[in-house]
Amino acid sequence: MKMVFAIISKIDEDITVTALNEAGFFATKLSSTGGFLKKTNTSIIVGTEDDKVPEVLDILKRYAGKRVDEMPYVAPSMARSSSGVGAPYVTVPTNAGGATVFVLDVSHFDKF
Ligand code: 2BA
Repeated sequence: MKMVFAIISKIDEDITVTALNEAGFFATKLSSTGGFLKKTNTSIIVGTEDDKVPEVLDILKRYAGKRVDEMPYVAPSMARSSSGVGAPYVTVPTNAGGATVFVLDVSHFDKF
């Protein structure tokens, strides 16, 4: 048995955990903080059989992997209010997601 421990972006946690559950995996999510940037991220723990690890990694890659998202951007000069609501915007390509994954051997697994 293996334990997959993955640190992902907080924004990807719901879709990733839902996809894991729908594929039949048990998952635990922990709120965590990056030691370097001090930004909140999410750690996901999945315990599974050795031969299912590739499937877990595929799901993590698909739903939490690195990608480029188009994010709305309102130029400060165009913002009519401090929130920018209703202002014209453009989208700019922005790096998003990313998963740091550890796969560990589990010497013993039990549920009491
Ligand atoms: P990533 O390498 O993509 O790491 C994202 C987050 O994953 C990290 O957040 C940390 O929470 C976790 N993580 C990554 N590698 C880890 C490991 N070997 N052991 C335990 N946790 C790990 P942050 O620590 O806030 O780092 C955010 C980003 O800053 C990193 O993105 C990396 O690009 C950069 N970074 C982190 N530590 C660095 C360092 N010592 N020197 C230079 N750049 C660093």
